[in-house]
Amino acid sequence: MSGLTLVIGNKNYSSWSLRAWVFMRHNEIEFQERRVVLSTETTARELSEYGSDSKVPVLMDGDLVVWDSLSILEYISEKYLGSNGWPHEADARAMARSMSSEMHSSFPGVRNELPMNCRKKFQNGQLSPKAEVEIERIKALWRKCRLEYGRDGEWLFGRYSIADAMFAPVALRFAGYSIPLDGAEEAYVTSVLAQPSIIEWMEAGKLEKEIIDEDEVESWQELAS
Ligand SMILES: N[C@@H](CCC(=O)N[C@@H](CS)C(=O)NCC(=O)O)C(=O)O
Repeated sequence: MSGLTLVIGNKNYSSWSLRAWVFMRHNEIEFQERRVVLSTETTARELSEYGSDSKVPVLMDGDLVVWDSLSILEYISEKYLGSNGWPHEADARAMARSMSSEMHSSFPGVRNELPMNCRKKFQNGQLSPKAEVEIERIKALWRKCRLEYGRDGEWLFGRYSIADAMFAPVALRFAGYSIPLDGAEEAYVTSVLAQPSIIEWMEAGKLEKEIIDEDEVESWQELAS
């Protein structure tokens, strides 16, 4: 029996939680799941008990507490996957690390204007120029990965890696907000949407009832799902 517990937020909205959860599920790592509903009066108190940054995700491995999505992915890779979470070749690994770090620290336009929402599908929204530039940047990164490093499989670097976990919520956002895609990036989003762990996460998200107003967009046209 594994001693791993992953603390996550609402599956419908919590894109950072999704990264750790999907990566562990995809790699068949057993863990207990603890869900803390975000944006309630008790959220801060509930999250403060882990001694982390009071955000999700948080991973507990026995007495060890690991927080922050990228750190959790790195820890799982090192401790449970023989460091196979990154591509094996140094240049591919450098690219995977660079773009995962960029995802972790950047793209505020995409994060703010296209909040992850597994329950809904939209079209015809107005994006800021900043978000448009970020979307083009992400598409270019995906295309480069698929063309230069993706020959051994359907994922960014062929074999599934930490980079795929980091960008999974963006793929869901592009699909959920009907962002025009073609070629390699469209095929990549199709792969993400067909991933069993993503399907499982999204189905659970759709069953959740909580509404977080700040993560609901108003100016987009909602499609029947
Ligand atoms: N840098 C953090 C970001 C985590 C984060 O912002 N999580 C949000 C939910 S997706 C959260 O816990 N919000 C709760 C709060 O701010 O009270 C990571 O990568 O894990």
